[in-house]
Amino acid sequence: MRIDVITLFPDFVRSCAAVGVVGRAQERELLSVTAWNPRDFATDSYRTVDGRTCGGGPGMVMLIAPTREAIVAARKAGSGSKSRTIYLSPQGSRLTQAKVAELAREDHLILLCGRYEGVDERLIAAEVDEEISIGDYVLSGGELGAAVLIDAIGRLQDGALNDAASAEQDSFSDGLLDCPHYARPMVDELGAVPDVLQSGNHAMIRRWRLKQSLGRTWLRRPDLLARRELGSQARTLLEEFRREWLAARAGDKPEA
Ligand code: 4FV
Repeated sequence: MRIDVITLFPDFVRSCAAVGVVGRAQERELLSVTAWNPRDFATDSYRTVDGRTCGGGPGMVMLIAPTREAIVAARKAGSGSKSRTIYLSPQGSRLTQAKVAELAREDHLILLCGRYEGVDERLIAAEVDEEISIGDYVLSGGELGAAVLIDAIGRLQDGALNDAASAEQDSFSDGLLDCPHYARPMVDELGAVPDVLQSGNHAMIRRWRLKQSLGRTWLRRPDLLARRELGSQARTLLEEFRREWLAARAGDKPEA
């Protein structure tokens, strides 16, 4: 997969994509991340990339010409593979794991990062296929959104994760929050690792993990549960979790 990023801060984006799983995915040539700076396409001696916002008021806006030249250059560099251009902005659709999985199947993505008040609307209308937001808050630039997208997509590239299974067990991969995770020591002053995880009984371990995922989703993100149909086993496990949680809260001894 090829990802081109249009940004006034190319070093920031390159450094984010050079570490960890994404950095390794690049080394394994599963993914390439290239940054293009509109300033390199500005034609005036000051290499201007922004202008006053029309209609007055505070703030500057990224100019059409240098930004568009950078997008066109990135498209050309993609040597004809169909590209999808995404503008990171608070006006976009909220990023979800489902959207990440969809984008991870693309050949060529171009990520447009705004700065100042954003990018001239005419350029968005002409060159952007989709606007995506990483959350309902305002950042000083789209680069962090691009870095989030690159990381979430990069780790889903086949061969990026040493153990592909871990992507399947991700939070949200099945629309639920993840179960708790533990490592040695089995007993610590902070407590012991749950017995079932030391049992070696993989069916019971899978059951416990699903029960914990369902329970934590019910407690912390009931909106996610409302979005999905639970199978009979899941309903039984959630009922069991709820009963035990309510009992524990009422101070009753947990059932044997
Ligand atoms: C943002 C977000 C975001 C808005 C103006 C950049 C800033 C500035 N991007 N999800 N939330 N962008 O706040 O993606 O140009």
